Amino acid sequence: MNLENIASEFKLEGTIDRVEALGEGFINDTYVIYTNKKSVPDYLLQRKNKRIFTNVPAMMENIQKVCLHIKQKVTARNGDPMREAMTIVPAFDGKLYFQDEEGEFWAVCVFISDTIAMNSEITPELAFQGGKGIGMFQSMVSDLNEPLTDILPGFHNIRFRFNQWDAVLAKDPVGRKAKLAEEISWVESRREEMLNFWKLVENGEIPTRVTHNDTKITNILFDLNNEVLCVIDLDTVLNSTVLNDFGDAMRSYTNTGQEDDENLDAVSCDLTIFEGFTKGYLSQTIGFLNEKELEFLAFSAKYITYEQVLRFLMDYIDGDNYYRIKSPEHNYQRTLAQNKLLTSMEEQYHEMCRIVRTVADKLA
Ligand code: GN1
Ligand code: MG
Repeated sequence: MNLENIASEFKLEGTIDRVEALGEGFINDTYVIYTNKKSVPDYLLQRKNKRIFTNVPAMMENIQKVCLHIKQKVTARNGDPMREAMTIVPAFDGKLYFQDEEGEFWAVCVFISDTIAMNSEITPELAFQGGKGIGMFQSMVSDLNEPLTDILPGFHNIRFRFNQWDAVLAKDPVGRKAKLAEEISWVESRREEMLNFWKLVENGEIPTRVTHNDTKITNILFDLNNEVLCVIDLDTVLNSTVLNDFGDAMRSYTNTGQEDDENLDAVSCDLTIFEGFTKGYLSQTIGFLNEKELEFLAFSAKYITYEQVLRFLMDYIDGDNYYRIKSPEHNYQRTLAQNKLLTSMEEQYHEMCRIVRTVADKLA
């Protein structure tokens, strides 16, 4: 099916000029729908990955709930709900998605213009802005009381991940396990520690709230004055612990190398970035986080990085079925680089905890 035809299934303003591919996501395929007039917006068209998102209609409902809630908040503070929130564009039949004849799911949102996506190097100041962005997002949805559908069961639930892990290792479908004794021990040696943290979520000491679950810097839009405008890519909004958002941000922001860096010496956790993000984040969230959440904020960086080591290694052992890979050893490389980052966080963990305390005390 051709992209223009798919785009014309949605209630767009203006007429379609052209549709062009944008970026290279690991999960979805994204296109820009350019319209022919300045006065009407351009749009983003996405083919949602139905292998990963097995319930796209429920996912779109979740996104819509969150978007509408944020729009209300933005309007109440005299902001611009078309720029400071995402706008989902329904199809002509009123659905929040269109399913083509091949069964693929498509969705459209307004392309927010005159923004900067920060692909540049992360500085402590930029990390502060990012932390503020994620904190603002969490704060705005902290009173969204309608439950969201759990469209990715067990997403950051390490007990669930261990079940997957144990099953994949037992099967060893492509015979990679034998060569990976050391890497597997990285995961096994921390199993208890990670489960102990997750028990606090399970017993409610760490509460469940609305979370974003993909908090990398490129999912925050900045305006031309470098001010945070809004958080995008809401595919993974879920009810979980907000610590996962903090932790995942720290996994991506503080890394001095790449997620899949071949040069492991380049990979480490930069505490000045950690501190910048923490300051921005807590400036927005200190009012609603409880004592346990604060206590485990720094831990969450280790938790999510650990989970990523597990997920990359598990996908490698499984024969590379989940993440898009650029070379046969890509998931292995990712595992090594994420483990290096985890080790660096562990070495600096006490300092991370001290930073969180100092920042929190100043704001209190
Ligand atoms: C996936 O493609 P992206 O960056 O949105 C993954 C995240 C991982 C990340 C690792 C739904 O996100 O959990 O942390 O890759 N998203 C899903 O780069 O699995
Ligand atoms: Mg994403």
